[in-house]
Amino acid sequence: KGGSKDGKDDNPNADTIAILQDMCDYYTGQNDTWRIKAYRQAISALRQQSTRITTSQEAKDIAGIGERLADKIEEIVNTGRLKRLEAALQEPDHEVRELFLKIYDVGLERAQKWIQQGYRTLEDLLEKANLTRNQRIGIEHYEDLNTRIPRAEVEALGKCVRRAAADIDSRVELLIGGSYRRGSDTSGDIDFIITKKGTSSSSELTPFLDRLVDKLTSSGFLTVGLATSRSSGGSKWHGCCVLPKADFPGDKADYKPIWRRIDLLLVPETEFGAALIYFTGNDLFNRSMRWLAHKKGMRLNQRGLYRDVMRGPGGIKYNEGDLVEGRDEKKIFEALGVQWREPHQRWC
Ligand code: DCP
Ligand code: MG
Ligand code: MN
Repeated sequence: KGGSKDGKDDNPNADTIAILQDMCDYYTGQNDTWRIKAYRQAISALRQQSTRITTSQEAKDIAGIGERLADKIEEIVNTGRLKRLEAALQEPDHEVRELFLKIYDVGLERAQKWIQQGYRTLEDLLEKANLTRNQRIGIEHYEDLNTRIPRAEVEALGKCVRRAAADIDSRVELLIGGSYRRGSDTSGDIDFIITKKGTSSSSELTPFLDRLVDKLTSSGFLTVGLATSRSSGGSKWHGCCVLPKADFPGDKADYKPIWRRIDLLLVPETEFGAALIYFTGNDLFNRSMRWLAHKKGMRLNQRGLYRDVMRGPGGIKYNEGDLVEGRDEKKIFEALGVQWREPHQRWC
């Protein structure tokens, strides 16, 4: 758990980052938006340093690290611990809250309510709580779904999906986005972007998606569907999958069937670039790109970059504006006037 979310732990600041990440996880459980943001920014900034940061002053000189975080970094380096974290970890409901928050489809309010009802373990929930179908699946496969996926397995899972897709329609293109595209050593799930030349609406691809899901379900690759949506902004399918033993990349004796989260997103060619930016992330990077568009009087979403968006009081949109660019990732960067960033540089 912790520091290795986006990989590379031979980093000179790895131990500092691990503690900051624990603190960040704690604030995530508190829904403390500002602190979460500050910690995540500091963590990504620190991760990019090639030398070990030992003093508050050194830390402060790095863009993205504020004064208070800088002091905490010095405390961690000097003492090997962080007092604030230790206090946090001693709060009565802390562990239960973290346990519950890692269940699929469970947010802070839900977790808090269960704690108030006196539930302390996953068994309590299974026996006594009122669970949605997806929460039950999340609990029954808790271990699996909270284990990060090694990069080699993401690739092996990708091959299985590509193979099935090519049997259905060889002109459909599949790309793995998310943390995998950012170069991460491990991923929380596998994010597929599915597109096809000549399409201008994701609905043109839904028959393909239906067949793909059917095929992968009957082969046993997909184990369960968790959520589907068919909106104009793109159709998506969320569920779980298991790598077949035959496709296991390592020594077959080490194979264990592990449930993995998989997301499939249908995107027409006309929106491919914008969807790619969105689905590559990370989420902080997406937020900053959207904010930048907003400041320039434009709007960026997962379908495209738009200009002349008319807004009324309170920022309410009067119209969608005119499409500037949707197809091409690089052209969206250009139109926004920002320097191109490779996926592995999109931390925040
Ligand atoms: N995304 C976003 N805002 C969110 C959720 C997602 O902008 N609230 C975008 C950015 C993410 C991408 O979608 O990179 C994929 O979402 P994931 O939740 O799968 O996140 P990652 O793939 O980045 O990380 P992980 O390895 O945990 O899956
Ligand atoms: Mg992902
Ligand atoms: Mn995902």
